[in-house]
Amino acid sequence: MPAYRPLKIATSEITPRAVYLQRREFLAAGVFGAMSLLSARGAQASPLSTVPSIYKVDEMPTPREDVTTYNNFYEFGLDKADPAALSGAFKPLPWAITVDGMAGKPGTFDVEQIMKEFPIEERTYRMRCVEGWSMVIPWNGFPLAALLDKVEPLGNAKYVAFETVVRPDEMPGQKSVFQSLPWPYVEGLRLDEARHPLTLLAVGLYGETLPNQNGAPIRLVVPWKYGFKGIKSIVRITLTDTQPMNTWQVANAQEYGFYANVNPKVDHPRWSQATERRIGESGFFNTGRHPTLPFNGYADEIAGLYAGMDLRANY
Ligand SMILES: Nc1nc2c(c(=O)[nH]1)N[C@H]1C(S)=C(S)[C@@H](COP(=O)(O)O)O[C@H]1N2
Ligand SMILES: [Mo]
Repeated sequence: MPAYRPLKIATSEITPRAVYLQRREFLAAGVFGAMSLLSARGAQASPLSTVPSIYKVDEMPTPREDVTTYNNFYEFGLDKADPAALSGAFKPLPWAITVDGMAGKPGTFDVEQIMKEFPIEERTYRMRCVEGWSMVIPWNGFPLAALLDKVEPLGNAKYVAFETVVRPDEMPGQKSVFQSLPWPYVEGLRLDEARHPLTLLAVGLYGETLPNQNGAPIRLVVPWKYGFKGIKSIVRITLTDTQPMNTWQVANAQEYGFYANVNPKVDHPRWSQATERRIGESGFFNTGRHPTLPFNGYADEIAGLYAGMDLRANY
């Protein structure tokens, strides 16, 4: 995506795509056949029982195939195909998530337990990456507010900080020779943004548990913000009184800010944000180009959050 270039990549460490595809075929044919076929097809996903939701955009969902093979998840590599191809060894369960900081009842929770505790909703949201592409994704999850309520945020908490797991042995992009970003990947929201009913902790998509490449077992979805705010494979959520840094801001503060609200009028320093390319739509008669909408089309819902703020300065 970014001007922030991977600094320390030894080319010898990068498996050329043709080689790992071959390797996968070889594995699929061999002793580990069943196992690698499962992970390659994401068949480790199990069905979720869900309740309907009012949050559904009236647009064609992006095919599951595209949602699960065109990914940004730098822990598994820089290429859009890397997360699907290189996350087979990642173990999303069992999974503990700690919610701590300025909370009356901080705690560490088992994700499978939490999934039983909160009703899992189906929510079809637009997703707009800061790079200029977009999807429409049917997520399954529950409002982040539900989990925050559980730990009882204290009155002085103003922000929420998030952290992705660090497991270099399972995440090839985190190996130091392959380092592209500082780990762990971190993100942050204002507490009122975090508590907004649209803000989702997703545990599935298309009615099944999340594939590893999409942030298994639990990831954030903030549909009116650029995709990088949607931190994946979360292990820690911390209530704080200080505005947290986020990874892309650390990497390049000129280009990426804390708010990262989708805004067709504020261009990225290196490209326009006026339009976007809808993944899975482009063909001979359709360029897949859509106008980018203010707040990604969610302006009515979140109108109150930024009253009186300069959204150019707070990019
Ligand atoms: N931990 C972590 N979370 C991440 C990223 C990442 O590299 N690491 N990439 C972000 C970016 S740039 C986008 S666009 C979305 C992509 O989510 P998807 O692959 O499920 O569509 O994940 C976000 N969450
Ligand atoms: Mo992104």
